[in-house]
Amino acid sequence: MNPPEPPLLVAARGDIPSQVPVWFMRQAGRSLPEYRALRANESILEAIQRPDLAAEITLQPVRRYGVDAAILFSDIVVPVAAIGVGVEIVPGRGPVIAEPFRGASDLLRLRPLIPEEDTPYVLETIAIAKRELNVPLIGFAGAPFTVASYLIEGGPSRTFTRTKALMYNDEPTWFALMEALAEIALASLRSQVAAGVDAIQLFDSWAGALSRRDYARYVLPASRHVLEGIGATGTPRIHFGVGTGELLELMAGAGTDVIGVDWRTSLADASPRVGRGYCLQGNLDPAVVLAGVAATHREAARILQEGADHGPHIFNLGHGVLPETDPGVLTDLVEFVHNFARAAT
Ligand code: 1CP
Repeated sequence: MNPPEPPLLVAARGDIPSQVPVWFMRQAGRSLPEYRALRANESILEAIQRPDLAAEITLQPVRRYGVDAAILFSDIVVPVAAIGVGVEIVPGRGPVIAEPFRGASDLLRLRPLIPEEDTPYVLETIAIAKRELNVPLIGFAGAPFTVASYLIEGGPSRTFTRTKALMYNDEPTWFALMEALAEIALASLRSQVAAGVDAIQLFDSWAGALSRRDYARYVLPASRHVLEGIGATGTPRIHFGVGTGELLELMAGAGTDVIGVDWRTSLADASPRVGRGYCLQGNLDPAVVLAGVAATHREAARILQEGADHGPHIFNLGHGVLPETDPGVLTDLVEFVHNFARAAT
């Protein structure tokens, strides 16, 4: 007899599993003392290039929290770093680009990604993690817009003014950049699928900075290319961004099985926007976890009810685990989510 299909994959397919699956964005790293001990003095990009270490960091949250999925320990800037764009991940800040992109001539710096040669360590990490894991492994890539925002701004940004200036002033360069980054994301995701990941998440973390109109014109076609390319493999896809309440319908239509919702939009509001055909993922405010167990239970119960009213639901935070999070509250939350599902069925 085949083992039962994991709840995360059942929900992603649009069915209702026996209990609500739960995992946390940025569950690897950040708050775990065992992660900090392992990383020690190494930079994160160095750690990602050591498959034994990266696989161990991938597994840590599964052991600690009992979550229903692992997410590959890597970063959205790994593929562009691997083809020679100078990137450093600065502690407490994020990715910083040595020479930010300014115009058409910078397109020459984006050659195609050959995953087996450029990022073999990612594929090796997947192979090692898969041998140890008894829950699905989620692979991921940064969506073209979000990766472009780092390349153009040179680092984290609040306003994305340079990115938008390029978008509005030089459409040929903008679309060529989106296309190049879409091919890089697709190549990376295809290689992760071939190496054994069970689902993928496309992170368009900063797409919420755009209006519906601009998202539809300047961003959606490139993200659709990535998502449809993976759709052809049959691997479940999750599409996520922050502050994307106004974009949910468009992001769902870009070609996904699961649509991530941040905490600003309730699942009750998200449901009619995307329709019944999609699984919803989310959406506890990561700050609620800092408020303690009682507040976490209260908010999680509301979200679980709204998720049940919609249909298929993967419980998650609305964005990543905050560094100061108490791991004990997350362990308790996983148990709470699993028990809630049992009580409801
Ligand atoms: O659970 C995990 O942590 C898995 C591994 C993972 C993932 C999925 C890391 C390791 N990064 C990411 C994705 C990622 N990286 C995203 C998309 C998800 C999201 O929105 O959170 C983004 C936007 C980045 C870029 C990035 N890398 C930032 C954000 C900066 C900004 O613009 O605000 C930061 C702080 C990093 C560093 C980083 N990447 C990963 C970790 C564990 C860290 C923390 C620093 C460290 O431990 O050194």
